Amino acid sequence: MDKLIITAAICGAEVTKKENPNVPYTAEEISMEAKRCYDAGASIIHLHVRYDDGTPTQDKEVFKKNIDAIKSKISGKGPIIQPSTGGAVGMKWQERIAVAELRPEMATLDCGTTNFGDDIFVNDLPLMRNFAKTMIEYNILPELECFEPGHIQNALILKKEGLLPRHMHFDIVLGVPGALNATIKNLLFMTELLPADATWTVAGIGRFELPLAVNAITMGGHVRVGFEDNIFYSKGVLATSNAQLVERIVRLAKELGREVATADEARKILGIE
Ligand code: KMH
Ligand code: ZN
Repeated sequence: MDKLIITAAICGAEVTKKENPNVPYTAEEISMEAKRCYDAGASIIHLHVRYDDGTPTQDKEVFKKNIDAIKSKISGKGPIIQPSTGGAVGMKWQERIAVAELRPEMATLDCGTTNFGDDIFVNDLPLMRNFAKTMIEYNILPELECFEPGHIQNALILKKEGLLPRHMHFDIVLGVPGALNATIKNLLFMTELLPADATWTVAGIGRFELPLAVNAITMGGHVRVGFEDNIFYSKGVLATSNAQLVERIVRLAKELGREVATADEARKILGIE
């Protein structure tokens, strides 16, 4: 098995300080959280950004301010920074993809339309092709976000059309209200649909984050944790920091005999030069 890549999804676009006061909004707060997670063992920071009042934005300049703040706090290459191109529900595709111009090492590519709570998160094939082509242009490795089995088929269509790089890395997101629920059976089913040489991460939403993470550790998958997906450390107990969630995964991986990847080891596993 490859070493374990831990992704920290530190603020998302939907969760607020009202739900957990430790959710970071400002560049200072986000960069501190990113550093804490990196120090704890996360090798990828999945990044959404906010205006200082917490409103989600895909403004390229706000991304740049946050990425610069993260880099200024960490010496060396630091974690792989993976901006979201999903943004928040309802954002226009042009604003969602603008961050690609900053040439991050990775970015998300959402692989299909899905119910998202009361809303619809729109990702049709023309949008996906457009995002995939932009990521080729800027040499960005896409993380293929799949909320439903059909999303994996959409990713395979892009692959067939030559719009994805050689290495395919998936994020299986389970438990979004309205999308596929977060059972171990569904995780198994989803991973069985993936090409044999692909790598995958699981992001379980809410209380499903932990059990799905433990299964991914034993299955050879990778793990995403963080406030974007889950604000609790245990039932009724808010997490004090994203790093607390990362630290628990590091401890569990050790107990289960799976080594944790450094950021450079993660780059090798994912084929990022
Ligand atoms: N905020 C969700 C609507 C991604 O980062 O690519 C979309 C999302 C996926 O978070
Ligand atoms: Zn996201």
